[in-house]
This record gives sequence, C-alpha cells and structure tokens, in this order.
Amino acid sequence: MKIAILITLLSLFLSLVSLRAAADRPNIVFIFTDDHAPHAISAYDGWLKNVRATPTIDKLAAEGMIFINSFCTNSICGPSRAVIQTGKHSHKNGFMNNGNSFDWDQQTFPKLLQKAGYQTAMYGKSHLKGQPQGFDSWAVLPGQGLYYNPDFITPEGNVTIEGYCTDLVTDMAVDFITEKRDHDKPFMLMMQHKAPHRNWMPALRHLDLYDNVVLPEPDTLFDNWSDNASAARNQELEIDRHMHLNYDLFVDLTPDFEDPTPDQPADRSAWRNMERMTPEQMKVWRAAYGPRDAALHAANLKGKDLVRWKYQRYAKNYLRTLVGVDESVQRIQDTLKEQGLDENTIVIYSSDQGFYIGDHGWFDKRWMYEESLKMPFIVKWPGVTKPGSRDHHLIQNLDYAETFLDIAGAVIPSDMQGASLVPLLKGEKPADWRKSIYYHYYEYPSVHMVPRHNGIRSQRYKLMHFYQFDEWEFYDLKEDADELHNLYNDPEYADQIAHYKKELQALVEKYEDDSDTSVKPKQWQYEVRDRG
Ligand code: SGN
Ligand code: CA
Repeated sequence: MKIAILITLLSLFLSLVSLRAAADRPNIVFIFTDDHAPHAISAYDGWLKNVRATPTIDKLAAEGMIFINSFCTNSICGPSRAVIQTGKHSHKNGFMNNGNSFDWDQQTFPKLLQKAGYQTAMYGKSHLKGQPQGFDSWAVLPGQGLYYNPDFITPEGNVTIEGYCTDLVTDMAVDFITEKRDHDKPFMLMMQHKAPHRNWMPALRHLDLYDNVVLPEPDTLFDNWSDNASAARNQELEIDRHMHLNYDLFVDLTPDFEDPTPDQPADRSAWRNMERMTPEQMKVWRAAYGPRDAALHAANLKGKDLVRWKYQRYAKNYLRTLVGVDESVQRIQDTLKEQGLDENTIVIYSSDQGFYIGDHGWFDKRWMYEESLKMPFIVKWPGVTKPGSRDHHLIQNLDYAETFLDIAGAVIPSDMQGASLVPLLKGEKPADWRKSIYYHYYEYPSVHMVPRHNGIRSQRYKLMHFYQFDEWEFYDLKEDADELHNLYNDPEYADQIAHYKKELQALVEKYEDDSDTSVKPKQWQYEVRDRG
C-alpha cells in the first residue's frame, strides 16, 4: 500500500517537473524576410551602414548575438526555406530550385517541435507550394504574394485582405501571440515577410523616405567582371541592362504623364501588385512618384548617369520596404513585452539569402559571391546570448532546424546535416566546429541566367566551380573582399587551389551530394555564354 502511494506521489512529482520544464522552455520567434542582404543592416557594418534603415534590427543585435559568417547553402528562396524546414541540403530534401514542389510529408523541424510539446505557427511567404504541415496555425501567400491587398491561403480557404503585406503578416503574428497562443505550451512562431523582394514596393507611409538623400554607391557598381569566369558576363541581373525602368522602378512611361490606371497596358509597372491597389492607394502612389518621374524625363539621362539614377531609385525602394520590416520587428517585441513573454522568448532575425544592392552592378542573388551567399542571422536569447556579441564561426541555414530542436530539448534526428548553434549562442568556441561550408546552386537556365555552380568557402578562401562550362574561380577574401581578382590561374595559388579542390570533393561526399554535375548546357546556352 505504502509503495503504491509512493509510486503515485513520485509520478505526480515527475509530471509536475516535466510540466515545469515545458513551461520553462523558451518560445521561439523566427522573423524571416525575403532577400535582405546583411550589408543593408547597419549592425553588419557594410557600406550602407550609415543609412540606418533598420534601427530595431540593429538594437536586436546590440542586445543579442550577431553572426558575421552566416551563409546559405543555395542562394534562392524556396530552396533556402526547404533547407531550414529539414536541416538537409537541397539534394536531400528534394527542393533544388523554385520550380520544384516541397514534399511536406517528409520530416521537418516544426513537426518534431509539435511532438516535443510546442505550439507552432507560420504566417507570410512560404514559397514551398502545397499545404504546410507541422503548424497548428498558418496563413501563407500564394507563390511570391503581393505587396498590396494580398491573397492568403489558409486552412479554411483563400482570403484577400486589404492593406500592406508586411503589416498584415505582422497582424497575424500579433494575433497569434495575444489570442491564439496556448498558455500551457511553449510556441515557435515563423513570421515570414515578402519584403524586401522584387519589385520592392514600400508601404504608402514610407514612399517619401530618403527622397532628398543621395545614397552611397557600392564600390563595384561599374564592375565589368573582367576577371570572372564567363558566367558573370552572361547573366541577366544588371541594373544597367536588365532592370526595367517601368517594371522594376515604376517610372511612368505613358505619353504626357496622363494618370495611368492599372488596366493601361503601357503602364505595366509591377503590374501584379499595381492592379490590386485601391484607387486611394494608387492616388498616394502616383502623387509620390509622378513628380520624380517627370524630373527623370526632363533630365534625359544616359549611360552611367542613368545607371546611377536607377540604382538610387532601386536602393531607396529596397530600403523603404525594410523600414516596414523594421517596424514589424518592433511591434512583435512590444507585443511580447506586453504579454510578459519577452524574458522567455528567443527572437531571431534572418532572411533567405543575401542580395546585390548594385554590388557588381547587379540586383538579385543566386551566386556564391559574398553579397548573396551571406544571410543575416541575429539572435536575442535573454539570459543566454551575451549582449553585443559577434560570432565569427561559419554557420549556415542548414543549422537552424537542429538549433531549434536543441533549444526545445528534443531529440535531433541523425539524418539532419547541420549542427546545433546552441553552443555558439552560449558563447562557447567548439574546437571541432566546421572549417568550411558547402554551396550548390541549380536553377539554370532560368530567370537572371546564373549557371549552376557548387563550391566551398573557408574563413579565408573561396573556390567556385561552374561545372556545366567547367570554369573555376578562386578568391582570397582577406586580400580581396569584393572578389575582383580571380586567382584560379595564378601559379602562386596552385597548392591552395589543389587543397580546396580536395576539400570540395570531401564535402560532396560528406553531404552525399550525388547530383549529376556532368549535365552539359544545351547549344543555345553555349551561345549565350559566347556572346560575352
Ligand atoms: C521572381 C522575380 C525574380 C526572382 C525570382 C526568385 N521576378 O521571378 O527577380 O529572382 O522571383 O526570387 S519578379 O518580377 O516576379 O519579381 S525568390 O526570392 O523567390 O527566389
Ligand atoms: Ca528570396
């Protein structure tokens, strides 16, 4: 009898302990944007740092830990997100390029967090197609989504909501924290904004920001890619030749500047978005851009002057959309505080890849060059991350899933391919941390025409292989941060190159990348290359 009472008491005690442990486990708020280059965040110290477009994100870094050497595995939207969901490289999770569909039936970290007792939610851009699995609450944009008055796919069907996308997604996240949250469980919330993705449409309240400012230009705005492999000369992502005045920059090209309406075919500027605007929204939009367009037409710019003008219009819109994101980050943190959750919630800021903001004369991403290889990764974990700390270990989006599971005290499956970042967040310096990262991009031929390539990056060196054309690039990042001097044919580096070729092969084997790299381009793709 006594033993039975003892057992009952013991099991009561144990279940109380485990409930307590569940309550103590931190909540995770993962704020994720689309195409936010680290060098547009002042805390990253890039050439745009003095613009200070994102003071809240900078403050998050000052209060938490910023990862300087944070990289993606495949610099494109859907693939980056699939890597995050699974903790596996693209060739393992099956989502190699945006044309693929994600197999939601596979193992993902949100499903494992649910099993571990977390309530999970995702709002905003998913870009993985299909109905999300592993979330107790979700609403996602179809495909790229729209900036104004967007549609959302929800478990109950499609809805269209009037407003600006960043604000609407934030509303959903705030509603989750304040209304939908299960008070008996820790939660993991993914708030995934469309901004600052092409075509960079700001909220109406931000249209006049930076109007009287001349933004600094990147040093490489007029790069002519003379030292690169042929790929860099044959892409289609130049501000000069491929950024369209109307489609990308909303310049009114209609005769006599008559008021364009969304159904006017001549005005196809960001047509998918513009045609969604209400007449009131359109009026505010035109009032902001109309006079600037007129000034452009009057100036009749050509050549480099026109490139400079396009860069200013583009970069300003990009940064304006980020001011909207920054306000969202503030709102989420205010909500956590109001709800008394700020001390037990980890706030993470990241984006699916980096981006060219005129660097090398480009926009978009895809390449393994620094600007698009890098991802922002900033973590504030109250009581764990040392305020203002800067970590330089090589980390990747491949590590996020394991990190989240580790935080939750859940078992990390052995088939995940990354590493938990928890030791780094605690300020430890693991001696056996990876010395290099592996990269593989597949989407070719496709929009922007960046050929397939894979490669390896260490703290100092980078080796890239455009295997379809069998062309290589090698950079010493310490001496040449802008990657302007391809050392592949420099005999002085022959030993280093041989070493990194071996290391690259070792990574291919380690990650079991059995992708067919013998696939050769079609004749017309050679012709495109030879054009340059
Ligand atoms: C769209 C964009 C491209 C962009 C891809 C992929 N064009 O096609 O500029 O590279 O998405 O972006 S747009 O006119 O539709 O904006 S990704 O971030 O989703 O991978
Ligand atoms: Ca993206």
